[in-house]
Amino acid sequence: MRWYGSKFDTVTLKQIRQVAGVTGVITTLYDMPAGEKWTREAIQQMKSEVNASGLHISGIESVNVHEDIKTGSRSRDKYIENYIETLENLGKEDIHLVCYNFMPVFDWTRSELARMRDDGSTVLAYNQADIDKIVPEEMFASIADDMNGTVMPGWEPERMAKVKELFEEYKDIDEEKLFGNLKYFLKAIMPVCNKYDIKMAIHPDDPAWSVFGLPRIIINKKNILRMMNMVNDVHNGVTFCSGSYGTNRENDLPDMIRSLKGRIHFAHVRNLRFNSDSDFEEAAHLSSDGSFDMYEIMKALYDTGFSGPIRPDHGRMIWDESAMPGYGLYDRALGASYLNGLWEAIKKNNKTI
Ligand code: DNO
Repeated sequence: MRWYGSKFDTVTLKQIRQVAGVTGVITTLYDMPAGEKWTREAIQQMKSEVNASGLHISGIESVNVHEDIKTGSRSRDKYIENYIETLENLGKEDIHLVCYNFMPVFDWTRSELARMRDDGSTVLAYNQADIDKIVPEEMFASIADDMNGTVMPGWEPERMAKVKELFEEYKDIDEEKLFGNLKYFLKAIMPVCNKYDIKMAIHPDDPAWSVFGLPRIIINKKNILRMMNMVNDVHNGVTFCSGSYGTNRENDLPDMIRSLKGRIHFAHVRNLRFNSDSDFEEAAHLSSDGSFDMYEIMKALYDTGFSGPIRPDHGRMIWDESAMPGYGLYDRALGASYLNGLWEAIKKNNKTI
C-alpha cells in the first residue's frame, strides 16, 4: 500500500501491517522538493521507520522530476545530476523501484475530490465540461476545500502558487519536444539504474489526454512502446496504472499489459465508472462496481509473469473516514483483499490446467 510518511499520512504503518497480505509500502520523502538530492541519511531514516513496523519498502513513489528537465531548459543538467545522486543513494540502500511521472505542471487532474455516491460514500471524479470552465491558476483553490486538511501529491501549495509561470515555460513545448526531453533524461540516468539495478517505472498521465492545452505523452500503447524503444533498457519501464490508462476508453487494458511484457515494474490496480465518455468517477475495486474487468487485468499481469509490487489504488471514502482523498485506509484495504483474492484464484486455476 502507498504510505506518505508519518508526518503526512492519516494511515499508520501499524494499520497497514494489519491488512492481510500486505507486506510492503510504497513511500517517498514527501516534503522533498522536486530537483533536490535525497541524502542517504534521509533514506535510511525512512527505511528504518518502515522496517521497525514489520513492513519493508517495496519502492518509491515518487522521485519527482523537476520541471526544467521536462521543458529541457538550460539548467536541466544540474537537476539530472541531482536525480542521479538520489538514485545512487537509493540503490545503496537496496531500493530498486522508482515510480515517477513526466506530466507538465499538473500531476493527475480531477474536477471533484468528493463526489457523493448513492450509498453516501464519496469518490474523486472528472467531468470534462467542469474542467473546461476552470482557469488553471484557480484549479488549486477550487479543490482545496475537499482535501480534508491533507497535502495532495502534485497539488502542493508552493507548486500551485507558480502555475502561471509554469504555463509560460511550456509555451513552446509540444509532444515531440516532450518526448525528446524524456529521452535525454532517461539516457542520462540509465547507467546508474544499471549499476544498482533500479527499475524506473513511469506513471501514465491522468487523465490520459491533454488538459489545459499542455502536452501529454504517456497516454496509450503506441506512445508507451515508443518511449520504451527510444531507450531500450529493461530499467526503462512502466507503472501500469489501470485507473489512468483506463480514462481513455480506447485503451484496451489487458492488451496493453500483454504488449508491455517484461517492462511493467509496478502496478496500480483500480476501477473507474463511466457515466459518459467525458464524465467518470472512481469506483470500488471490484469489477461489478465499475467499468473494468478486474479479473482480466489481474490475469494479464499474471500471464505475463509480472513480479513487481501491485498496490490497490484510490479508494472511495467510506465509513466516515477523513483522509487524503483516494488514500483512506478502509477502501484500499478492501481493495487489497479483493486483488489478493483474484490473484490467488488465478494462480490456483493456472495450476490445474
Ligand atoms: C495519484 C498518483 C500520482 C502518482 C504520480 C507518480 O494518486 O497516482 O500522483 O503518484 O503521478 O509520479
